[in-house]
Amino acid sequence: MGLLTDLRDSISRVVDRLFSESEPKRIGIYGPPNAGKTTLANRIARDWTGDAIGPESHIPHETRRARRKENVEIERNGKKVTIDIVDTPGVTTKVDYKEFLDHDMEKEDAVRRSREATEGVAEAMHWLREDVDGVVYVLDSTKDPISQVNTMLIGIIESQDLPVLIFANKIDLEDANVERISNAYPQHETVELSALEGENMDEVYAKIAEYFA
Ligand SMILES: Nc1nc2c(ncn2[C@@H]2O[C@H](COP(=O)(O)OP(=O)(O)OP(=O)(O)O)[C@@H](O)[C@H]2O)c(=O)[nH]1
Ligand SMILES: [Mg+2]
Repeated sequence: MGLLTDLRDSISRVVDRLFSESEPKRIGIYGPPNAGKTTLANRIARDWTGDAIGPESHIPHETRRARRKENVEIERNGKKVTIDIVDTPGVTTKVDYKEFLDHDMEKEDAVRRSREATEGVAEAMHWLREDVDGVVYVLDSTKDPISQVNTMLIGIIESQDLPVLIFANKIDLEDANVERISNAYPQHETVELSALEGENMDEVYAKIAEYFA
């Protein structure tokens, strides 16, 4: 009797899983260097899985290879989505090693960092063409939105018809101006947040569950 009940329970668990779980959606976090992509990816990963993705830094191009966190389950307002988060290197139009010399870096290290960053940018573009189901574009709300965006990257995103959310980050800073961002990209929804302080994360998760389910 007990054995039969156990067996019936295990079968019903397997059937439940087969019908309720779909493949994780792969969500790429894109945006310029220093916008807070890794800070956001780490916060999402910590909130839902308990561990982080990678190091954050005030020096641009800290992330130079795409990093992935798989099977992050996010649930909000009765909507549940399982995502693989891909934190990508910041994408600019050019990577100049002289930029790093301002951060007290030896020339040799700066040149290596910029070479790695350029490769990472190419890798981020490659991911986008092959392997991403949705895009989170992180911008720094204290900066001019147009000059932060790489037109080639936006072009690829729009040609693929992927779901896109724009995250206006760093709203904890006094100079933040979210409207400037939402006005610049009216075709996409803009969600404001502070990845560092964890401000407005409820809405962030609600939108992720809504857009990428
Ligand atoms: N004030 C404030 N600072 C933030 C916020 N999010 C990130 N930062 C800071 O911005 C800097 C860059 O953050 P990262 O998460 O490393 O930025 P990134 O976009 O991953 O940068 P790359 O990997 O270089 O492309 C760090 O000093 C963070 O602490 C935020 O919401 N508010
Ligand atoms: Mg990073």
